[in-house]
Amino acid sequence: MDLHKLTDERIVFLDGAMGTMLQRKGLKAGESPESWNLVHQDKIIEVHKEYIEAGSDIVNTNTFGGNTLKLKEYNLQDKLEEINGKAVEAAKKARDFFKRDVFISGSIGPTGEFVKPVGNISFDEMYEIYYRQVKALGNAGADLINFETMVDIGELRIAVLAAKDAVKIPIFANLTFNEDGRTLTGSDVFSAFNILEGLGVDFIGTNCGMGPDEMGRMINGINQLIDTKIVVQANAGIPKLIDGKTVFTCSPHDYVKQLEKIVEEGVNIIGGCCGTTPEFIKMVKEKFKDSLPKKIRQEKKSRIKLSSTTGTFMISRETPFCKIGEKINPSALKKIADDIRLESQSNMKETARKQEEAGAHVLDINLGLGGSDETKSFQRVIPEMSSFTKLPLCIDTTDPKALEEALRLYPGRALINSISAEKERMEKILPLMKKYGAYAVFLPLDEKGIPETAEERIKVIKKVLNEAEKYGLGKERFLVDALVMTVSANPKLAKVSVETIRLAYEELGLLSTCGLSNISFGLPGRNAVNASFLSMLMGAGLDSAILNPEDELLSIMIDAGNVLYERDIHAISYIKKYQQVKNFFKDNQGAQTANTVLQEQKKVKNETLEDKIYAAVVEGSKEEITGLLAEGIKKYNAQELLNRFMIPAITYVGDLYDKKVYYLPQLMLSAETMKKGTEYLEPYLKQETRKFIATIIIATVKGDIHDIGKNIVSIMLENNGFKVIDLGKDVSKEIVLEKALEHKADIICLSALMTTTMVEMGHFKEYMKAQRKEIPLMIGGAVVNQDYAASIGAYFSKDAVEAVERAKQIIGSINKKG
Ligand code: B12
Repeated sequence: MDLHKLTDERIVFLDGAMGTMLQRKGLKAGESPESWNLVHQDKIIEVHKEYIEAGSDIVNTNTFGGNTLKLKEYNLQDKLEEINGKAVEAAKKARDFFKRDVFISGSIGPTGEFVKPVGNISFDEMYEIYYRQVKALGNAGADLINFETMVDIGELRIAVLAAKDAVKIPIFANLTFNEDGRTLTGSDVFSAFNILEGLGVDFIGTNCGMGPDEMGRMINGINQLIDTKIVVQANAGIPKLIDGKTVFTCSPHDYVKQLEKIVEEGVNIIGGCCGTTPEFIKMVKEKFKDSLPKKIRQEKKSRIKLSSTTGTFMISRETPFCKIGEKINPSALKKIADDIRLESQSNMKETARKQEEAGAHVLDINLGLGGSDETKSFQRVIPEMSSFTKLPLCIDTTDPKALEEALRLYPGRALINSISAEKERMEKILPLMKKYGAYAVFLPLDEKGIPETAEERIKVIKKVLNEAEKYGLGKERFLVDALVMTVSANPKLAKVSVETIRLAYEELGLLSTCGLSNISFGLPGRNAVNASFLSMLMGAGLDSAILNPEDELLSIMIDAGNVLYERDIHAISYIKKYQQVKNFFKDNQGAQTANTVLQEQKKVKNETLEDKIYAAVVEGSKEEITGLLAEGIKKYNAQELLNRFMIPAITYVGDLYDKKVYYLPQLMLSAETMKKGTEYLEPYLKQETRKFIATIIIATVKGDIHDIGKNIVSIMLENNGFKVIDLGKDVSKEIVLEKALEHKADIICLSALMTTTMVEMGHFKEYMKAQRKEIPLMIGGAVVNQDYAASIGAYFSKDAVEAVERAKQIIGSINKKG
């Protein structure tokens, strides 16, 4: 039976802890668990049998510490092959007792050492250690390799590379995360999983360290980002130290309950780790045997996920424009050339730091200097640089040997700069992309040179995509380069670059990049040309560029471009960064200082439910408002919720807008929250139905789209016995009168929130007069006051409660007259 096929059909069940079981069977503290494969194989077989009986489809061999370094602690390193072989044999013997498919998983734990530069073990030594154990397990007949409890992605990555070379069976790669969601060496879940997905492991997962509850929270949302199938092996809760002993406090029943969230999220394989026993596995299987496994997304959207060991930057149409820092390059900076010559990295590190501070998302590393050995330079720089910067790296070289060395040593998921459609280059680089999970910048040129039209460039791109497919590499692995040529040398090609970017996305769904500064070569005022061209390219959809992130003009343009091209929705990042700046090119005066913004933010508390309702409106948390009001309505009536918390909050939003602390996007989010909240409260406001009093037509005047206040007035009137016909917002005087006549309205109510639109109320009054109609008019809205109302011959009310009273009075006086 094929494991992949089985995991497509149903959730598959691993076993639970081996250590816990061996301790129960007499393993003493300080004794090598793996030595039992030789001296107590019968006990190992018993454990496997218990798990298979409980329902495990996969059992882990007793080889967690079966690597050279761990066995050395017991002077058993020379027996490595025998120990791993006997362990597989034990699992096979156990399997033979049952008449069903059981997979034997070669369990491998960490070495306990770190790779250079953090530790003392070289890449090659680490590779050898894992290669030897994987080979031993593979030769003995393991059906898969399961790396477990790994705490360093760098080490796990080497282990996976070794395993892929040693055997051709499925590989599981499991990391252990701390409660802060990071591994011991600082990798977050997404970056670590992304790196492993790049290497093509069959199942990615997490084991040990925490119980299912905490694990569920940690992997929440991971399936939106990772396609690879998921495996989870949680502990029986977080262990507690009781009377000097480690105790797992989670019962099998609670364990199963806590797993529900994880299964809902979508997993393919579930097992247990420390503290779990066959009893746990039995209950887990019973509960989830009919649950649906995670399905792999078929439609693959273009998104490039570049990871360092501690962070990821995703390039896509929806995410901010990606700035690839260009300055670690000997032809860009003389001091980088000095570093390469002197085998130093001090200038490189300083340049990396400055680019990072200036907002670069990825760092391009080019170490090509005539007379120097590029491969050796990468060997020195990559391990150090990858632990120095949290930004993912772009390996920039024309030398395939140097490229392979850089990719092999880089513990993250890199971008290659670059590949083209030249046959030799494709043959060398595509396999490297596949093996190391890398993405590549693709130059649309081939042996014939650079095509002069966008259409021809697209043809060249298609050629590479076809070739890439043979290696199982999809279009989502490429970033098309706009091939920016010097405009002063060839005036036609700037437009071709723009068009290539547009067509590459429209026709092929490819994301794009470019080396920008080439465009202005030989011209004065180069940064103006660069900036202008960048804007054209962004308009055509450009997703990233290799540029100088310290160039302020480009940075401002990119930040603004993110807003204009839907890469920074509601301009949230833009406003955060620039709210203290009034005019980039003139002065910074009269601007709101960052301090005032901070002071204002402090005014909004978030402690009590009342605070939270207020804060939800101020902060525009439209997803939260209904939940909060549902709580609020247990304590207050709807009218109170509106008057005491929500209306003051939206009024405060108006103040913030006035003070230029808030801008339109935030105003709109708050308004939408207010609207959603009012809609939620509407049925409560309408609960009491009263005797019909009169018919009212209500609208916000022409040119004005503010309707929150008007809606409240409308609800309140309805609640008090009026039949209300609400015409909505931005309504012309002609429509208002026409509808009022049609419905035989007794009163017409108009709302306006702006001084510019308030005058429409006067216009309406005159229009009515001109049409020889006389229906009582009541007006309101923040800008309207008693004086203005009197000047046009209308009634006024300052708020919704007063509006009801006034309406009753108007009807009363009509009736008296009548
Ligand atoms: C929310 C809001 C918006 C939302 C509106 C969403 C919506 N669906 O309503 C959005 C973001 C879309 C918006 C857009 C704009 N807004 Co605006 N907006 C506001 C804000 C912050 C709150 C208004 C509100 O809802 N208040 C809460 C409600 C409950 O109060 P109310 O409307 O006053 O209603 C009460 C009473 O007045 C009365 N009442 C209301 N109507 C009626 C009718 C009758 C008959 C009666 C009797 C009583 C009555 O009863 C209500 C309940 O007690 C105000 C600032 C403020 N503090 O007022 C600015 C404000 C009104 N907006 C303003 C501006 C300038 C704009 C924009 C032009 C912004 C821009 N630069 O593009 C656009 C206008 C577009 C247009 N053509 O209309 C200005 C108006 C300035 C002026 N004096 O002219 C204000 C004052 C902000 C400011 N200080 O600059 N805005």
